Amino acid sequence: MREFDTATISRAEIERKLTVRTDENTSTVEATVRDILHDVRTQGDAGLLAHTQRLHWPGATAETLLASQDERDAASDALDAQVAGSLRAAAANIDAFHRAERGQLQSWMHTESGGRVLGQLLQPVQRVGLYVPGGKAFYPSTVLMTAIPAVAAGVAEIILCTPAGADGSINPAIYAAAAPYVQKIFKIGGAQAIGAMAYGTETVPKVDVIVGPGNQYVNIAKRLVYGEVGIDMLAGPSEVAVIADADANPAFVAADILAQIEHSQDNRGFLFSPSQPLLDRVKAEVLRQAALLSRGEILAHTIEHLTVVKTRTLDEAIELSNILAPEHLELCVREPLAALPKIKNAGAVLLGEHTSAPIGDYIAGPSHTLPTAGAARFSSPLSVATFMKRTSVIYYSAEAARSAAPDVARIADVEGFDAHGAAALLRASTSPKEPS
Ligand code: HSO
Ligand code: ZN
Repeated sequence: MREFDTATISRAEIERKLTVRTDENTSTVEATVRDILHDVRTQGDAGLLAHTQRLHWPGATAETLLASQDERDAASDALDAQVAGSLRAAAANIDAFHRAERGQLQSWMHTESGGRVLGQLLQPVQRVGLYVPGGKAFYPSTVLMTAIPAVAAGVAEIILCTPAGADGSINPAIYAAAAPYVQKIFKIGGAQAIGAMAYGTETVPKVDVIVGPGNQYVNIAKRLVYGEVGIDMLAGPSEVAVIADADANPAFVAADILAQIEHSQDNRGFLFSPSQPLLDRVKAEVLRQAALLSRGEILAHTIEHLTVVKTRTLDEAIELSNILAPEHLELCVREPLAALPKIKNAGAVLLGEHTSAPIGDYIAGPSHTLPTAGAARFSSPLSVATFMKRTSVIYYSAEAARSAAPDVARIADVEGFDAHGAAALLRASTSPKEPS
């Protein structure tokens, strides 16, 4: 564990410790990703297949990249009934949350003075590509957490890419979770899947927005194709920060930290508290509970990186957390609602010691695809808004156009655009017809 006490470390030093999440140099990965994207862009299916065969599924063919309806139905039918029921319970909450959000996002039109009407038209994008990671872990929950907000937005077509195993198989729970929402499932993963959805191939349609978490290759690919398509964010390794006061339950705090740092070795956990006895108890609990868990190898690594900060006050803990801008922030304090207005940067805030981050991961309703690595300073969770775009709407009557013409012409003149000025002045010199 990395332990700090704000009484003995400078503010600049602790801020650096918190904000430099990784020392990895990504330039070689980026070069590889650029090559893969280039192959998919210039060769279509042939490039996509070559990289799929090389990296995931040696037997892949253009005909088998798209999962057949029979395969999808068989997997859905074979899913354990109780698991199916739990996925449905989660889906119902995710659906309710995002329908509520959809209700908040409305087109609007204002009639202004002088014959002008201004507004914004909100519309969903047409086709969305979901990326769901595979390989070491399977994420049917991520299918729900990305597909259902798109459905609530009114997206017409949803496709999904997820890497197949070496035998071409996909985890049946992925198929089952996707069944009600996703039109096409492609057994492709990595940067080549992102390239296929961004550029389109003979088999994979080009989408308008790509969403979903992924490894470094996937995230770098998303960053590189941004502009060709929209993306949700660069959702990297899971993170959790817990702010705990002296009364917090150390077993709960430890369990919740372990839950978010068991995904992969690059997950990061942070604990802030003004109470040294609480910190000591949580540290002991982390080690005790980790020994009972199955993902020991990953946890050994992530516990080593667990950052434990003794602060002078609870407010200082909140200040440091705001600088960290964690993906998940748990407020394990007596009055979480009193602390909430002070939270400036976090992907999701979980209030009170019973609201463990896994509740947010699986069942509460808001999408678990959240900004990581400090991106909560400037970006938001995946939601209905991710799949909506705004169009500005402007109407000027003849009278309004005439009275605006001199201002338009003067600004056009300053910029040296006489056609702009002429178009405006034409309205000023033309005798007005009846308002149209
Ligand atoms: N903690 C992950 C979401 C997840 N957890 C999926 C389990 N499955 C990112 O917030
Ligand atoms: Zn998780």
